[in-house]
Amino acid sequence: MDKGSPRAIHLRDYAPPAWLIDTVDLAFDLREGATLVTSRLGIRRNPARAGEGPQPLVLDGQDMELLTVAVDNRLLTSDDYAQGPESLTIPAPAGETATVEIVTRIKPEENTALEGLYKSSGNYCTQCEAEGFRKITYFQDRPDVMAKYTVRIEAERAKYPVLLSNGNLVDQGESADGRHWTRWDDPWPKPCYLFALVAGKLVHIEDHFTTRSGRDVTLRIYVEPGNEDKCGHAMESLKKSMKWDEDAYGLEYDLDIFNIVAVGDFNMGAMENKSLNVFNTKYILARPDTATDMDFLGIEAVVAHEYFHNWTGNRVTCRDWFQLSLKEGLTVFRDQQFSADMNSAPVKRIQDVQRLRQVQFAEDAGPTAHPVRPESYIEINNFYTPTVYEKGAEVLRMYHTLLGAAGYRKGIDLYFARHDGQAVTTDDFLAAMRDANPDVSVDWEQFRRWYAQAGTPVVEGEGRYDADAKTYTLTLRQTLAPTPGQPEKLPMLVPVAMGLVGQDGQDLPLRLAGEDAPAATERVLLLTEAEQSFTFTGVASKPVPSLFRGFSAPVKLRFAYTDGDLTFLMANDSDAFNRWEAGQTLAAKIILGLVADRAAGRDMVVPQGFVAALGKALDRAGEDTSFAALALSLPTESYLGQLMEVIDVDGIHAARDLVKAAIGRTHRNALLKAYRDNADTGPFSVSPEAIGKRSCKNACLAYLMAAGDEEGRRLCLEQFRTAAGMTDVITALMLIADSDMPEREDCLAAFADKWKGEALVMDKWFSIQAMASHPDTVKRVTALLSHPSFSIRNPNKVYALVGGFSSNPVCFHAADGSGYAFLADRVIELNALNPQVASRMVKAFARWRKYDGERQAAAKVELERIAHTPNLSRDVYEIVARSLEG
Ligand code: B3K
Ligand code: ZN
Repeated sequence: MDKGSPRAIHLRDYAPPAWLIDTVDLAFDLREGATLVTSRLGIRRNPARAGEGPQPLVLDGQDMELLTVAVDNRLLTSDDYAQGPESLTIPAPAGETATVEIVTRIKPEENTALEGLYKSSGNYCTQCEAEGFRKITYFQDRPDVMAKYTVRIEAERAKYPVLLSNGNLVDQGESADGRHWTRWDDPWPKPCYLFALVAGKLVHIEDHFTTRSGRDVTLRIYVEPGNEDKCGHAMESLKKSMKWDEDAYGLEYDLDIFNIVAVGDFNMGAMENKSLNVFNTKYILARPDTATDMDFLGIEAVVAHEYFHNWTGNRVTCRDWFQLSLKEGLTVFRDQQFSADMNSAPVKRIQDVQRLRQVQFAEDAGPTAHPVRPESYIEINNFYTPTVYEKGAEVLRMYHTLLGAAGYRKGIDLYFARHDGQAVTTDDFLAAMRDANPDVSVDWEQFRRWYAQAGTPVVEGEGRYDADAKTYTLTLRQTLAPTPGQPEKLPMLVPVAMGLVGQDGQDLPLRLAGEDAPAATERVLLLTEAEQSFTFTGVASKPVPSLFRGFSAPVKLRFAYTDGDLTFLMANDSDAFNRWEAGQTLAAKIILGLVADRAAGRDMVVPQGFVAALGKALDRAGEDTSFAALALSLPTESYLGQLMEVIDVDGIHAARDLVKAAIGRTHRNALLKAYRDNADTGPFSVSPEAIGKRSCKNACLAYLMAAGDEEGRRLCLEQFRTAAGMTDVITALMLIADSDMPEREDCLAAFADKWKGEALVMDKWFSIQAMASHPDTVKRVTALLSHPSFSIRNPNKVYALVGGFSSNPVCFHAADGSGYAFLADRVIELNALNPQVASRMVKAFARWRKYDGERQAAAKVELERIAHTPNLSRDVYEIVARSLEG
C-alpha cells in the first residue's frame, strides 16, 4: 500500500469541518524540477461546531514537501505543528479568525497519476476532483469547504505563454528572466475540487454567447497548435448548451468568461472546474475525416454535461463524496435531456438504456455493487461509477416521471432557491422535490430507497383477460436480490409507464376498476408492494400490455410474453422504445435458446420466424433510419451473458454469429438495397438524418459481412478505401479486422500509416485490433504494447488497447487464461504509474464468478497475483478485495 493501510470512510461518520475557509490566495511559481506553491488561507471557526471548544486546524496533504507554515504572520517551527504522512495539524489558533500561510514544493513533471498538478505534452494542467488539491497544497480537501479564490501564476513566457485559472483575469505582467505572470479572481465561492490551473503553449478559438439577461460571455477553447481546425463542433455544442439550460431550466451563466482547455493525458472525459473546464482531447477534437458520428455526439454530450455542472455541481455542490450522485446523476440526466432535444429522442433513450444495461446492470449484479449513495468507500475515485452516474440519472428521470415536467421543474426551482451557494445532500434534493409538489401522493421515504438499496430490481408479471367481464388484470411482483453488505431488501417504488395494445394495434383506453375519470391510453402505475394487481375495465378484446414505456424504471422485466406477443409489439407498440425492446427481448430469447442447444450437443437452427420479423424492420428502414439501425442490431454478447447463470462465452459468440449470418443470407437483397439507398448522405453533416442513414447503411453492411457475402465484402473494402468520413472508414475497417479477409493486414497497415500523426485516430486503430475476435488477438495486443504510437502512460491509449481487449468477450475470457494474465500484467504495471487507470482496468475481473470453473480458477490466480503486488494502491486494493470477497 502506498498510502498507508486501506481504511474505509463511512457516511455515518460525517461531521462538519472545525474551521471554515473563506478566502484562498494562491501563488504558483512554476519551474522545471520544482514548483513553489504559496497558499494564504483566511479561516474562521465553524459556528456549526461552536460549543466544542478550540479545535486544531487539520489539513490534508500528500506527495509534497512542506517548506513553511505561518499563522497570523508568525512563522511556526516544526515543533509547533504535527505532520503526518497525509496530514498537517496546526494547533487551534486563538481567535475566531486567522490567516494561515503555507509554502510547499511539488514536482508536477513526476506526477504520472494525473491527479493534482501535472504535465501533459509539456503543458501544466490540474485535476483536483475528487482529492487532488491535497497534492498541490495542504488544505481541508472536502467539498463542504467553499472559499473565494485568487490565483497568481508565474512561469517562463516562451514555454508557457498561456497562464489560466478560474474566474476573471484581473492583472498580468512581466517578471525578470523572461518570466511573466497573470492574476485571476473567482468571485464565486467553490470547493477546492473545482480549482484549476493551466500553463502552456496553446492556441485558441473564440466565440461569444449573450445570455438572456444580456451578459456577453467570451467563450474560448484552447488546444495544442495544429488542432484549431477540430474545435468547431465543441464550440457549437457549448453555445447550444448555454441556450438550452436557459430555456429548459431557467439557468444562466454567471461570469464573463468560459474557457475550455483540451489535453491529451487525462484520466476521464472532462472536468467542470469553475469557468475553466479541462477536457480530454477525445471530447473536444473532431473533424469529419477524424471523428465518427458517435464521437461528434459524445462531444456534444460531454461539453453540455460539464457546462451544466456550473449550476448542478458548482453553484450547488455536494456536502461530502457520498453525495456524488447529487451532482452527477442530475447532470447526466440533464445532458441526456439535452441530447434528446438536439437529436432523436427515442434513439437517444435506447442508447442510454443500452449503456445502462451493459455497464450498470453488470456492476449492480457483481461484487462491486453499491447504492447510488454509497455508505462507505476506501478510495473515492473508485465511485465515479455507472451506478452513481447512470443509475443516478434514472433516479432523476423517475422524479420527472412521477411529478411530470412542470412538477419536476418546480422541484428544481425550489432546490436552487434553497441551496444556491451551499454544499448539500441527496436528501436535501429529495426534500425540495417533495416540498415543491405537496399535492403529489408519492411515498417519498419509499422512493428514497433508490438511493439506498443497491441491485437491479426484477419485476415479473403476467396478465389475465376475462372475456365475459371485459377486464384485464395485470399482476406484477418485484424482488431485489441481496448485494454485498445488504442481505435484506425492501420493496421499491417502481413507476410503470404503460399501455394496453388492442388487437388492431391501437392503444386502448385505460380505466382501473372503480375509477370514473376520463381514461387515458397511457398511464403510470405505481408498483409499491412486493406483489400488486391492477384490473382494467371495459377492455373489449384481449390486449398485449406494453410495460415500462420509455424504460420508466431501471428494472429487469420478466413478463410472460409469447414470441407472437413480442412480434406484435415490435410492429405495433406506439412507444418507440418498447418496439425496440420487444425485438431485443425476442432476439435474446432466440439466441439463448441456441446457446442451450449447442451446450446440449443439439444442432443450432435459427428460427425463420425471428429472421422474418427482423426483415420487417428492414422494410421500414426508409421511415426512420436511426431507429431501423437500432431495431436491426442484436443484443451484445456481454448483455446476453448477463442473462445466463453461468456465462457460456463461446456458445454466445457462436449462436450470435449464426443468427447474424442467417439474417445476412436471408435478407441479402434487401440489405444490399438498404445499403445503397442510404449510401449518399450528401455534404457532411451530423444531423440526425445523416447519422441515421450512416448507421442504417453500416448495420446492413455488418450483416452482409457476417454472411460472408462476396458483394458485401467488396462494398466493405470499397467503403474503407474511398469513404470520406471516419464513421464509414472505421466501420469498414472494424468489419474487415474481424473477418478472415486476405486484405485484413494491408488495410490495418494502410490506416496506421495514414493516421500515425493523429493520436485519437490511432486509439481507434488500437481498439479495433484489441476487440477483434481472432485467435491471435492476445498475441497481437501484446505486440502492440511496443508500437511507437502506444504509451502506457497515456490513459486514452490504455483504454483503447487494454480496455478494448478486456471488453473482448471471447479473447479476454479465453479458456487458457492468457487474456487474464495479460490484463493482470498491465494492472500491476499501471498500479505504480496511475492507480486510477489501473483500478478502471482491474474492474474487468470483477464478475469472474459468473464464468465456468476453469475460467474462474484462471481469473482467481490473477486477482491474487495482483493482490500480492507490493505497494498496491488504495484504488486497486479496494476493487480486488471486493472481487475476491464478493
Ligand atoms: N466530475 C468529473 C469527474 C471527476 C472524476 C474524478 N476521479 C467529470 C464529470 O463527471 O463531469
Ligand atoms: Zn459530471
